[in-house]
Amino acid sequence: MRTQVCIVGGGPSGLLLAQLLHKHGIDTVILERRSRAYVLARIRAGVLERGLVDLMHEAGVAGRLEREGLVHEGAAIAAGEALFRIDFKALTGHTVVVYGQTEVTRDLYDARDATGGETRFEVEDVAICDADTDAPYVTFRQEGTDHRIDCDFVAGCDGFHGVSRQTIPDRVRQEFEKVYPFGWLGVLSQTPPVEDEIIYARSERGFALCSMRNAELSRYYVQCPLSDRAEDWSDAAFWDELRRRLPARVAERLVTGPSIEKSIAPLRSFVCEPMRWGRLFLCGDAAHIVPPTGAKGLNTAASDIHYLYEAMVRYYRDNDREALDGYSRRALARVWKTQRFSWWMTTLLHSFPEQSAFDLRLQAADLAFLRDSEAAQRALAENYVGLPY
Ligand code: FAS
Ligand code: PHB
Repeated sequence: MRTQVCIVGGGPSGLLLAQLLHKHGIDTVILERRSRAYVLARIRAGVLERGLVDLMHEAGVAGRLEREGLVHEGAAIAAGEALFRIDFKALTGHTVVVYGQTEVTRDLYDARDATGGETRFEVEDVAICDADTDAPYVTFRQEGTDHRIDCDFVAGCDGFHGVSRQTIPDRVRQEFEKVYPFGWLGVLSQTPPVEDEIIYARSERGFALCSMRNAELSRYYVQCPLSDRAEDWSDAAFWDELRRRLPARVAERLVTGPSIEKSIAPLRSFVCEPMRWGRLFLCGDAAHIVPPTGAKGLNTAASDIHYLYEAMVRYYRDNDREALDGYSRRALARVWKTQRFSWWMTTLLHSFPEQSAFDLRLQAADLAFLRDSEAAQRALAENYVGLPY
């Protein structure tokens, strides 16, 4: 088999890259470890920055997003009983769109089907070979048969636990990591959202988040110990804990119902440098992870894809390697800004086990400054709607 770009990973990064390259006549093959149904069953991100919305339009897959996505002009921050709003639109002129990553992935798979592009599911033992030569290739097994794909480039879009990042030799690769001493217990429920905008809540009992997917589908999170298991939390216990972490006037409006999905995600900050080795290019979670507090995971994958797809088009159209050579530096410059923002939002809003009384006063002062300062709110809003690509 031969293709121009072999994409390892059929999540949003790999699918969006494939669709954008297809728009420019560049051939791809996607290798996905799981089944399509498994990938589409994942409940993850919910907020799309303007950059990702623009890329979905550029890829020709924004129809449903336009019809069903919820445009949000702001979000609320709750601190104990206090509640204040960050007006993204007034402060930046931009908004975000609430539209589940699951739907983004579904739209991209439907578009992939329409292009007739090759996607191999349930592949095993993927190995990226000779990435540091001009003739890379990828081997994999599927249904007991060994395969090889010769290609011009490999895009490592296989997430944090994939093989791509490990293909970069230890002597070349530098990894930066911060692991947080808590996780997020997330619940999806067929209930009307408690508020029509997202609420980030800081309470003495820990962080909580009120989000949604549409007017009848709500997404809630509470910070929880890493030792917890989702099956240890009854729905009643979750709703009770969520209410305790929200201002009373919000909690009393909460409509509860059976959870249709319940899971715990650990929180970490992680960056791999460089994001390129020879003809292998890392994108999305394969290269970096953020705590979801700033809603930057999927959105930073999108800016990687923007940089890489543009560079690949310039290579094939103009035989220009400059953008490919600059990909890692350019992507990392924005990755670290989203790392900073995600870390800042997480430290602002979560309870940390080792916090001293002094730390708690600093956190309260940080929230009060954010409440009272337009400059501070503008800084948050600029990061939340998405820094320029
Ligand atoms: P993904 O991990 O989505 O996709 C990688 C794909 O590669 C997967 O389909 C995987 O099966 C496949 N793969 C792995 N190894 C392979 C191999 N060896 N061969 C072939 N395929 C392989 N971000 C937010 O912005 N907000 C959130 O609320 C949020 N919540 C999250 C909750 C969880 C539990 C997780 C894990 C992440 C969350 N994220 C969130 C981040 C998430 O949205 C990612 O940023 C997003 O999925 C990145 O997309 P990809 O880079 O495509 O990686
Ligand atoms: C979500 O809706 O899943 C969501 C929203 C905002 C975040 C994280 C997750 O910061």
